[in-house]
Amino acid sequence: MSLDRRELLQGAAVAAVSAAFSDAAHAQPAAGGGQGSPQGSADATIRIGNGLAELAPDRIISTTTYNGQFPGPLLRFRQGRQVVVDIHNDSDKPEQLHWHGQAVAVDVDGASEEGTPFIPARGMRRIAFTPGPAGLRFYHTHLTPGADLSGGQYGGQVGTVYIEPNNDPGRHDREVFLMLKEFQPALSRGGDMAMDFLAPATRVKALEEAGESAMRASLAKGMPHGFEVGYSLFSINGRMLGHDEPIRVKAGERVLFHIVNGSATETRSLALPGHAFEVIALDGNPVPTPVKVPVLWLGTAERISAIVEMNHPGVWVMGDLADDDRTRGMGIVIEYAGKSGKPAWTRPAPFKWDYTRFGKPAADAPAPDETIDMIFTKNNAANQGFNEWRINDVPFSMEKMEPLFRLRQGKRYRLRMRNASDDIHPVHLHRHSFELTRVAGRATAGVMKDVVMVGGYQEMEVDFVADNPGRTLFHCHQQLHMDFGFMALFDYA
Ligand SMILES: [Cu+2]
Repeated sequence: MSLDRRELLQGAAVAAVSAAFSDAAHAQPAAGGGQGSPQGSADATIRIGNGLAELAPDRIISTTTYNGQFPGPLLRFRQGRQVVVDIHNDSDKPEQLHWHGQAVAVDVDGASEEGTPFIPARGMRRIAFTPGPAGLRFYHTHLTPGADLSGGQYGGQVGTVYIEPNNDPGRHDREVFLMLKEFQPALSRGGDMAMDFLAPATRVKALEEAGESAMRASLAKGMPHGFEVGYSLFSINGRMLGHDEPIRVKAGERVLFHIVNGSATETRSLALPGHAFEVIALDGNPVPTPVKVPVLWLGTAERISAIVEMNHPGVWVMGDLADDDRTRGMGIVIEYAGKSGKPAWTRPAPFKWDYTRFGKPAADAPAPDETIDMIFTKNNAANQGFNEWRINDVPFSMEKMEPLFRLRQGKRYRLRMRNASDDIHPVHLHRHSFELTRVAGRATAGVMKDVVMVGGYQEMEVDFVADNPGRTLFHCHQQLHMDFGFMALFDYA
């Protein structure tokens, strides 16, 4: 929803008042605090409530935010040093705040499917945890709004976490954090998302035949294509291209960009004309082989840390390759000292995104103790016009919340994922990191992640060690897919 100036000013006044009150409330947590929580003041305080995101002077969005701002405050923690966080919920809905990419306990993780307690409406929870692993993480709401495109991650409940490593090689001059996020979602009957940027491009015939014949059968019965979500406004750090301060750089500077795809549903790309990104970490984890690339691709919830050497003076647009999305806001201006003029954009040469380029020789990956097979299928438009998603033919039931897979502590598991749909799925495992071991038929090792894009009709293998007991959620991070069945629970035996 867009607001006019007058409503904005009223909203701003309310925000100022509630900020004044929040200090008092902070000193005296009211209700719902975690049991056995440490006393004293918190290291961080998050308030969930309505706020305004001024994407541009005439594009002001009213949505649910953290601390009345979008993105939420950047939280800097230190690896291994316990923190206490107070989470106040000023909204009228119970909430979950998920610490994405961290190896925390179920009680803290922020997923009701695992058993994390809700942050009660008009209440609060105090949680304590030891941050880790080090690197770029983020936090976001973990509700399943289904058809309600004002809820869940469609809104403004997304913020960055940076966990300072105890050893930082520090081959950069400074850091810049970028949060990529769309607003004003609407349902559509067909997507225009890029699908052909992944390498290897190898598709599995059997998966393709299964997926295509299921789709043909559905359409033959007169079903429409299932709903997709599109957006009309795009932003980096909560501002549309041209409406934020430029990132001002000097020639020769090495800038470390920490980029979060905070989208509910979209894959994003990013290029800076005339410059290369040296990818040093994926999902916050240092990669074995840092490589310079001209374009970055990030599935929903993926993060990239990349150093850009500023060696091409000018005023540039760093933005998404999709012209529609970039011109509607998905970009930010890079301005060299002493340069001025209209920011320039030039389309980079075609480039494929290949996770294995950042890996090491495949022989280095240890063999798993057990392999778990998963097949992903789409039931076109089957649930009130939305696609229903299944893992091993089971759509997740929010009523039953039954674990589908059992783990034994200390064992190394391989997930062999087979995607019998034409969509890309950014699949996510909670509370654990996994190692990529095979991407579309190509063996690899050493790339540690917590989200990975599984291409249409492709296969992917990832390994993880069951080292964090408790229920563990696995799901596609594309909100529509997650909300309509694409989840499964692991539990420890
Ligand atoms: Cu998906």
